[in-house]
Amino acid sequence: MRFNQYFSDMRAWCCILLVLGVEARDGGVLTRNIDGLFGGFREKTFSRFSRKDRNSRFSSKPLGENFGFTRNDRGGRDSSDEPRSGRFLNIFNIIKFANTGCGTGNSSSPNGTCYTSWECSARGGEEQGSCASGFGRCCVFTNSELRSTVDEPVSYFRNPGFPANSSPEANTRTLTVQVTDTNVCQVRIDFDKFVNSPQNRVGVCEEQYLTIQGVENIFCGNNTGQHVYVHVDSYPASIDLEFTSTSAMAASTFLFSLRVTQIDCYSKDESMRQLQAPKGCLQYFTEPAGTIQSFNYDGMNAYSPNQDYTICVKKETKDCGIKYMNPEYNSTLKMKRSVGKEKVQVACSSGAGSGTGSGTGTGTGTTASGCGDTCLDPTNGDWIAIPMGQLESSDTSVPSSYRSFYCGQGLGVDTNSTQPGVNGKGVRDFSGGPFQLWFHADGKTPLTDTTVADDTGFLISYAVQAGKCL
Ligand SMILES: [Ca+2]
Repeated sequence: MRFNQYFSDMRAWCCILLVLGVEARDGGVLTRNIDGLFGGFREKTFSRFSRKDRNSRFSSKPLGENFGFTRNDRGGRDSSDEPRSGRFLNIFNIIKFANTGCGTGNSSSPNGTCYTSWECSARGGEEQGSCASGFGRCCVFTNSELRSTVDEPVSYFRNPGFPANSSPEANTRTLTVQVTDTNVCQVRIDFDKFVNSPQNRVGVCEEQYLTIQGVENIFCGNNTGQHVYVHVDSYPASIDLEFTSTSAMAASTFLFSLRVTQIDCYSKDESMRQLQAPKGCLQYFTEPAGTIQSFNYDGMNAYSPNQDYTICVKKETKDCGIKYMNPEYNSTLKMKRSVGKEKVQVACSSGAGSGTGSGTGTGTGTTASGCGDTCLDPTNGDWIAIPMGQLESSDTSVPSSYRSFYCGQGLGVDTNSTQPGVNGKGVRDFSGGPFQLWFHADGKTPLTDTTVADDTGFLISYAVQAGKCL
């Protein structure tokens, strides 16, 4: 995954400065001299960077700190050769590296922030691996208290006892994410693990749920693998993550681990910059192929009503288009899919006329892939919008192949309308615009007295096309 690769491949930049002519009289003088030099050193170093860089966080440490080095270790001479006091140390080194994300190699806490060992301990973090070419420690910050605050490039919000389930409780646990670094323009929250009580049939999260300040969606059920972005444009910013478990769920455990990454949009690291989502995107998928699904999706209960958000997929210069498809319906799991009504009145079709046999009466009776104005249903108007979407497997040269609204079970031309599990042939967007899906759900929810079939959610696979799209 490109996102994780960024961390695992990251080599926080560092530099080694040679400072000449500093007197070192005993074993402790090294640190003292560095402390005294630090202000001038930092100012001098920062002058090489842009104004924005001045707000970034850095660590500096003498080479050898935390490594058990002594003065003679570096000098390569036996201490018995000359007296300890009165000797001059002509050269020593300062390691300087950015306090940015790093990979831990630990699957349950994949990322941390690069600090010195001392800083990690002082900030209340836990060392998990090294960073900055071995000069720093990848420091993991986890928060599971009833109320906690964090301002770190990478941190976690978890249930107590993670990775184990937590015992039932009636509480709200709050993590306040503070953003003080003005280079940070977005906060990405990855649901590394999120397995909790599901929504009710009509999509309301009642028992255990997460809210994120600045995000209208409410999260419950299973959202492992999902993510959201919160865009930041004023400082200091404060984002509350609140996980509530109500007394109604006294019998239910809860489990979550949210990875909170403050994205430095001025980072010199290209991978970090590429994490930056276009403004307005609640979700941003950086891989050239993958799966997109609605929040709280379980293939059984409805999604929450009243949703409006945009899902974006990374578009690189070499990319010409994208295709959205339906993963093959899993007849074993039988997880339903529907955006709005499961069965729409008219199959999604293209070209002139109404297609074979559908001009009169009932047609096959199994049409379930909807598009176009069919989706603008006053009784249940939910849809996915692809502004320059074009029906796959149709004559793409004709204007009628363009459709912006999609609903029902499938996505695109319905060529396999046998219940359950419609597999539309998919939709392409070969326009010059950004790769975006807009999801809209109205306030109308399916009935509760039967098994829910409408509004169960979407599961879409995508593949970005590079080169010349034809
Ligand atoms: Ca609806």
